[in-house]
This record gives sequence, C-alpha cells and structure tokens, in this order.
Amino acid sequence: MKKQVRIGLVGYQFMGKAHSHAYRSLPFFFDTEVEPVLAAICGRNETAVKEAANQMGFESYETDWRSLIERDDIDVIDIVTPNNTHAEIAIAAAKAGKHVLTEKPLAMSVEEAEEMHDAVVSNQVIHMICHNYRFVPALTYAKKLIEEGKLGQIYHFRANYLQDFIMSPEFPLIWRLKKDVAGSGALGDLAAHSIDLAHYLVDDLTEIQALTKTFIKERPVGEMSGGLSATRAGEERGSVTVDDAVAIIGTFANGAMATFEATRFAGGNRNRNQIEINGEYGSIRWNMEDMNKLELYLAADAEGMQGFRTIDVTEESHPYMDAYWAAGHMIGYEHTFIHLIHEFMQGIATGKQPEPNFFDGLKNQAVLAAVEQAAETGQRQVVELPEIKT
Ligand code: 4PW
Repeated sequence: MKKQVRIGLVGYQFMGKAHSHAYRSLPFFFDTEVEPVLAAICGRNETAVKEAANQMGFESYETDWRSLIERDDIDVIDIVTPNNTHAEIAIAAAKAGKHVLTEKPLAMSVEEAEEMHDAVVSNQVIHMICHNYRFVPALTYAKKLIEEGKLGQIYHFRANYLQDFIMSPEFPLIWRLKKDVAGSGALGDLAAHSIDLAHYLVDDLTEIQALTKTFIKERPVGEMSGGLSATRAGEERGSVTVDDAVAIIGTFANGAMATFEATRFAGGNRNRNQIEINGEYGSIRWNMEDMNKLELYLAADAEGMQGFRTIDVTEESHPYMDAYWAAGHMIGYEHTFIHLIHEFMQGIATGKQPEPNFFDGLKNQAVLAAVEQAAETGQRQVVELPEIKT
C-alpha cells in the first residue's frame, strides 16, 4: 500500500476548489509514489466550511487554522486564503513540521517572504508556491526547447496578463482590491505569474522600471461570491488601495529584455495570459486561452516555408501528457494544478525540493517590491535578490 499524505487545506473558495480537485484527481491519472488524502478543510464560517468539506470530499473540517496545524494526523498545510494570512499560517505550519503549499504571491513584503523561507528551510519541510502556469504542458515543453538551445540566445521576453472582471465601477470592493489584504492589485495577482514564467523560462530579473494605475478609486463594499464574481453588500462605498494595471520593463541577468503588462481593465479579455520569447534562432508564442498550443518559429526553416508553426502539445511525448488521452485530446486549467500537486507529492515522497518553491516566491516578491518602488519614485530599481539559503 502507498504511503498516505494527509492534506489540511486552509480556505475553500476558488483556489480551494482548484487545489482539492487536483489532490483528488492526481492518483486517477498519475502513478504517484504517495497517495494524497483530503483529511481536513478549514474556514471560519462553520456552515460554509462544513458544506465545502462535503462537496470537495474532505474527511473533516476545522474552524481555526491553529487547531488544524496542531493535529498529528495532518502532513501538509495548503494555504489558499487571502495574501495577508499566508505568512503567519505558513510559518506556524513549518514550525510544526508540516509540508507547505501556498498560493501566490508568497507574502505581503520581502521581509515576510524571507521569514517564511527561513521557516521552511530551518524546519526542513517540503515547500511550494502555486505558480500553476509553469505546469501547462506547452510551457513545460517550451522550457525544454529553450534549454536545448533551440532559440539560442534570448533577446526578448514579452508577457501580458489581461483580465476584465472589475471594469464595472459597480463591481464591489473585494479583498483583492485592498492593499492591507492583497498587498497589491494586478501586480501581485497577475504580473506575479508572468514574472514567475520569466524567471522559469529566461533568467532572474535584475533591473526594473514601472508604471501603475488605479482607474476606479471608490467602489461599493462587497464580498467575493466564488470564482472572480462578487456580491454588493449595500450602499456603502470604500477606497480601492491597489493598482488596477501595471506596465513593467526590465533586464534579465543574461542580458535579455523584459516587457510586462498586467491589467484587470482589458475589456473582452477574461483570462488572457500570454507570452512571447524571441531568440537568436527562433521565437515562441503561447496564450492561456488556447493553452494546449505552442507556436514556434525557427529561423533555420527553408526559405518560403518560414513562419510560426502551431504545435499541438497533446502528444504522449509532451510533458505530463502520457497520463491523459490520445493525441489531440485537450486538457484544461484544472490540470495545471494536478501537475503542480504531482511535483509537490513527489517532493514529499523523495525529500527532493520541488520548484517553484518559497525561494522562487521570495525572488518574485523582490521583483514585486522593486516594481512598486519604481512606480512610486519614477526611478529605475535594481532587484535586490535574496541570498539562497539551503
Ligand atoms: O491566475 C489567476 C490568478 O492569479 C487566476 O486564474 C484567477 O485570477 C484567480 O486569481 C487570479
């Protein structure tokens, strides 16, 4: 019988559903060395958390994350709560010897992120941050092509992450729009994913210049009602204290150039997360709205045959795809979480630290801080990269 890894999930909204689904589906598709068990889910509202436990298939529930961490029958603490709670829960979990997975961005500040990283390293637990887009097979495959040198020296990394769910001035003031809860807006919620892809596919970012904008400064008070939708609570209005949009230019350690745009005001773009990389021998393009396809241009193609070809990343030979269906049969958003959880479980089984982990989260946080500083001062910022601690 496989060793069981007992999961304690803190939070049960959008990401709670994505993570729970991934733990449940993992053994169905992948031959894992360990078996995740949905042991307990935690939330402050007892009626709601009980319902979530039933719906998502958890054995039990808790209404205080401290009680969850105290339980001897829990091996993993998975944190899918708003950003201002990540540090306290993750540090307590690591001190109790639990492995930790945290939603992004890792923390509210570089200092907090450093404390979190210190805690997981000194308590020798396995840790990951949920940058799930690395696990889109088309992007895992793009990484392989880049590492094989197919694009040669990289010149440009270009990313836009475009959403539009808050464009109506009547859309409520959800936690994602409050600095004291979210840390930042489109920057930490969307650009953080693009920054992670940049670090994964190209190199570390070293210098940043940036601009942020908040288009709608007051909104009706309200709360999330699941997914990215929200309910208005009444006539009261409150201030939006984060960025609605951010534009960033930057330089990588290897000399390549980065351009990022992240916004929640790109009408018609529901979740258009896209990248393009241009190198010495070729280019790649990818877009989440057509996530199984990778566009590749190779300068060595014969004259008259040049241009982007579209690779259907659904062949057995493509990353993760042998676990699913015959070639040409698509996978979706939820599978990116299954792949990430697969790496997390493998890390727990083997003791080998998977990526992206808290160190990647800390580096990402250093970039977010540099972006905020650059936008505030109008001055170019050096990214103060933390030292690697092992
Ligand atoms: O990747 C995106 C997130 O960072 C998600 O698809 C939704 O928007 C949920 O949070 C943000």
